[in-house]
Amino acid sequence: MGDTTQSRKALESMKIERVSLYHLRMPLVAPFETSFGRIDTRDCILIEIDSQGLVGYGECVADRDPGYSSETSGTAWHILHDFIIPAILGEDVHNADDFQSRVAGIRGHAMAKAGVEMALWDLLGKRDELSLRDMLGGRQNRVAVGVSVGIQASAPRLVEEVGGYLQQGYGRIKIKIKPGRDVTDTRLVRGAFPNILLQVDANSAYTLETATELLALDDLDLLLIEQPLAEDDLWDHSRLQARVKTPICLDESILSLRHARQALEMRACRVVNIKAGRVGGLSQAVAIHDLCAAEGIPVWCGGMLETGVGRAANLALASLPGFTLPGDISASERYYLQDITQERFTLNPDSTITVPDKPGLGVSIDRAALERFCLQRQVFDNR
Ligand code: SMG
Ligand code: MG
Repeated sequence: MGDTTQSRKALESMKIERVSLYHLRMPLVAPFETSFGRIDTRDCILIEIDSQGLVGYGECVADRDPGYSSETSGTAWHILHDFIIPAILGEDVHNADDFQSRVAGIRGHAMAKAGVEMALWDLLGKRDELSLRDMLGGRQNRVAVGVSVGIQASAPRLVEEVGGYLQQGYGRIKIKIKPGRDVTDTRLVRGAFPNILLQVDANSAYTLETATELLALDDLDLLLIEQPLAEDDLWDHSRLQARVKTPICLDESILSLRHARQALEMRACRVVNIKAGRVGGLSQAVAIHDLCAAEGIPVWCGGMLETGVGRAANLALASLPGFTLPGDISASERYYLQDITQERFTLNPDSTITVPDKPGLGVSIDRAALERFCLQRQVFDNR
């Protein structure tokens, strides 16, 4: 009986009647500094899709500047406007796979595609009254989370900042590093907090040669060293991994299922950071999760300073069984004083966040907040 209902629903149409784009700029509660720069506001594009009386939302995580990735809010707007929206407007899009085949001819632009795919999942879930967690195959009601701490004015200041987050209840700390702010900072944090789960993220700031600096991190009992080398450098990551016992985790380098397979075959990493935006959608994120699970490689859910919309999707994704390490999914108050969702996510005392269980993403939009942060809006109508 359940199966019949499922297959009937899989064939139901989902006509894309209207797509609205909102370019948002959200003030952060505190500046966030990484090896590639410092931001005090966060850009994203909110995608709203109307279909047969339902409205779905997705978040495109490309930022204003091409620091983390080559995509920006500007390139994403262009690709959405000129290519992705024309490929779906007025069409019956059945599900994520159908969407992916419609945009397969658009090379790259993973974040732009992922934002639309998220909105489609939200619509599907609302139509079928299923939460995103259940649609993706998630199991847990709460997921283990940590906090990503940016580069601070000094190493002692970093220790204070980390201490503050530990006091709030975060059970895993990630610190951002860059040349000149790596081993000393990490040693000081490890010395102050000998037993915490600790990891570092270099955001591609080293080469194989300059990464010799990082060899000293190997004695600090870190969970992992995230993305030390360039995005397009799987090979040198494999050479570095052979020299350190600490697992290397790849973030920027894994842009597809194929990259993930090749990274594992090359032993370029022992852990994978999964972000739906970076890999072109939740469906691709799940495929990478499945591959890593089959290969016994732990994964965790990365973060892109999402609004409540993207945060809800990350929580659903992180509830899949292979996500065995805490995610970069912190409480809403760590990022935004005012979010664009009515719901605010809070940290449970056991360093988890509860996964939404309402249909779709399980969040609703605060229209006043949306208006307040909106720099530009455009509506594409097919009705
Ligand atoms: O969402 O808590 C978060 C941020 C996590 O450090 C984080 N993300 O390289 O993993 C990463 C960075 C990318 C975003 S930098 C703006
Ligand atoms: Mg990273």
